[in-house]
Amino acid sequence: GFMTKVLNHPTFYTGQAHTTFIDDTKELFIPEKEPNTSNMLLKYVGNVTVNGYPGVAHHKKVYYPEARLDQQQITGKPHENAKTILKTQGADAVIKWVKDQPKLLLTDTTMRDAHQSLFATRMRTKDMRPVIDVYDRAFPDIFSAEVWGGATFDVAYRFLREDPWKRLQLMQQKMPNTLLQMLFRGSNAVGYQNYPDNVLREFITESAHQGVDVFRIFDSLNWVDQMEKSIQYARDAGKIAEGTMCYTGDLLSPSEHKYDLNYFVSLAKDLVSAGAQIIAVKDMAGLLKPNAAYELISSLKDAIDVPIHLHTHDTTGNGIATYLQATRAGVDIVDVASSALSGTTSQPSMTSLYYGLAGNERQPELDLTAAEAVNRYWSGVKPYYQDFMKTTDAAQTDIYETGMPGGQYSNLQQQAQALGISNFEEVKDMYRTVNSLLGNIIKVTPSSKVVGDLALFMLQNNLNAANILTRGEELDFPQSVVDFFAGDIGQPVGGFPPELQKVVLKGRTPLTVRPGSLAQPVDFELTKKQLATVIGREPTKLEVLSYVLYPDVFKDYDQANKQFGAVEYLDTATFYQGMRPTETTEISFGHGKSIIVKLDSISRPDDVGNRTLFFSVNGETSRIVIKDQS
Ligand code: 3PY
Ligand code: ZN
Repeated sequence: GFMTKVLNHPTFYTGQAHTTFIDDTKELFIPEKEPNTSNMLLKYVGNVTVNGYPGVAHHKKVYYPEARLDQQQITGKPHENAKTILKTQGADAVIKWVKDQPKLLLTDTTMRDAHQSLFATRMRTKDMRPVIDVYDRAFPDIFSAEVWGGATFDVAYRFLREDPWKRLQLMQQKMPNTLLQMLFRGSNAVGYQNYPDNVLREFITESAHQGVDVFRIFDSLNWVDQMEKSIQYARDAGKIAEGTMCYTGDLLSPSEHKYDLNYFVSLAKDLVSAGAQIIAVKDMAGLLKPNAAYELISSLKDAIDVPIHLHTHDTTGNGIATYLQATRAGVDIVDVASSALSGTTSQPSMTSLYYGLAGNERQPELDLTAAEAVNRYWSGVKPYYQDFMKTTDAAQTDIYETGMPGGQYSNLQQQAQALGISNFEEVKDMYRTVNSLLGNIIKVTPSSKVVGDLALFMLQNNLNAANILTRGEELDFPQSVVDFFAGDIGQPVGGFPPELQKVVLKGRTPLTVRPGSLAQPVDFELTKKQLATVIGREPTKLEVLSYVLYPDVFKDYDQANKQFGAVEYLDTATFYQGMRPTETTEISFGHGKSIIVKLDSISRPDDVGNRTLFFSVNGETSRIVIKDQS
C-alpha cells in the first residue's frame, strides 16, 4: 500500500525467546504498529466520521489554532536536582536533599492528574510531545512530574488506542533530568481490582525500568497492609516510595472522631514503618481546609522525619490557601498544574502558587517565562478536549459536605443522567446517606465507586437508610458493593457495618485478611503463551503485564491496531471528530514523512447500511466502506 512506501518503520519486536520472565535486557520495546497496509488509518477516520467517537458531539468539526510552544522562551539548563541525585547517589540521598533544602518543592501533575480530572484522561501523547521535548529545560527545579498511573494506563489503551508504556518510554528518553512520578493504587496497581503480589512486583519493577522514579502508593481504604508490599517493591527497584494517606472527613470539626489528627499521625508512622520514604497526603476531594492543613502538616512534621508531599484538588476553591498554610507549616512538596489545566477538579495553578508565595522565603524556584510559555501551549491544546470537559466550571463548596472526589463528580453526573436521574442534588444527598450507611469510609478509586454505585442503585430501587435492611434482602446489589462487603478491596477503618454486610452478602463469608495473601501468583510464562495465541505473535513482557491487568481491554486494543493501525499519528481533531466532506488534513508520521488526505465525499447508506467514503490520498483515490451504526 501507499503508506508502507511512505513509511518504513522498524519493528522492534524480535520474537526472541526469554528463558525467564524477569530479565534486564533492553528488549522491551513495544512493537511499532504496522502503519497501514490496507488503508487502516482511513478506516479509522471513516469510522469516526460516520459513527462518531464516544462522548464527542457530532457537531460541525471544530479546528482550533494550532497549539504552539515558543522554544525561544525556554532557556533553562538542567542542573543538579532531585533526578540527578537519584541517578548519582540513590533514593536516600534524594530524601536527604529534599529535607535539607529550604524551598517549597513542586510536583507538576499536568500530564496525569490534571487531564484525568478535567477531561477524563483523554489527553493524547501527541499533544504532550512538545512539552515533553522541552521539559527538562523548562522545569529544572521541579521535584517531579507526575506523568503516569492512575487512570492513564487503562484510558490510553481503551480510548486513545495508544500504548501507555510507549508514552513512559518516550518520557524517560526525553526527560532524563526530571523525576517521573506515577500514581499507584496499591494492591489495585493501575486497575480496579486486587492483583496477586507477584503481579505488583513485576509491574513496579518494569515501571521502574521504563522510567518511573517516584511511586505514590495509596489504598482506597487507607489500609497499610494493602500498601506495604508495593512500598517494598518500589524500594527494591531503587526508586522512591511515597506512602499515601487519603484525606477525608474534617480535621477541624469537634465532631470528627474518626479521621482526626491522631488517626493521621499514627497512620503516617505506620507507613514510615512499612518503608515509606515520603508521606503523601492525598486530598482527592479538596476537603483539607487551610487551617486543617496547617494543623495536619505541623503535627506530621513533629511526629515523623520524612518529607511530606501534599496533593489537593481545587474542587472546593481553597487550594492555594491550603498550600499557603501547609507551606507555613513546613510541607516539603506540593502538587500543582500548569494554569490552563489547573483549578476546579484539577490541582491548583503552579504559577498562582508561585505568585502567592511572593515575599515568602520558601517561594519555589521557578522559571516563570518558561512556565508561562508551556502554559500558553496547554491553553492551545485544551479546546480540543472540550467535549470531554463535563466537569464543573466553578468552585463546588458542597463537596465539603458530600466528600465526593473531584474525578467522580463529573462521572457520577453522567452515570446518573444515563439512568434517567436528572436531579443531581438527589444523587449527592444519597451519596452522603450511603457514606454513613457504609460507616463513613475513605472515598477514592475504587472505594468511591462503591458509594456512587450504591447511591444510584438506591435511587433506582427507592431504597433509603430505613428500608435498605429489609428490602435489600430480595435485591442483588451492584458488583462493586458486593466486592466491598466481601472484603475484596480490603478492610475499612473501623470495620464493616455488620447488618448491611449480611444483607448484601446473602450468606457469603467475607474476607478479613489482605486479599493478596490468598491470591495465587500469576504464571507469567503460561500467560505469555496464551497471549501469543491471542495476538498471533510472541508478546513482549510489557504486553504480558498489560494483558494480566486488563485482559479484555488489551485484546480489544490489539484488535483495533490490526484494524486501524497507528492512529496515534492522527491530529487530535481528526482522531476525535473524523473528517467532513471536502476537508483536507495532513497526517504526519515524523521524520518529515506525511501524507495529504482529502475526504471527497460520503455516499448515502446502501440497503445494508454501508456508506462509501471517497478519499484522495496524495491525490490518489481510496474508497473505504463503513457500516453506519445509526
Ligand atoms: C486515581 O486512582 O486514578 C486517582 O487519581 C485517585 O485519586
Ligand atoms: Zn488527585
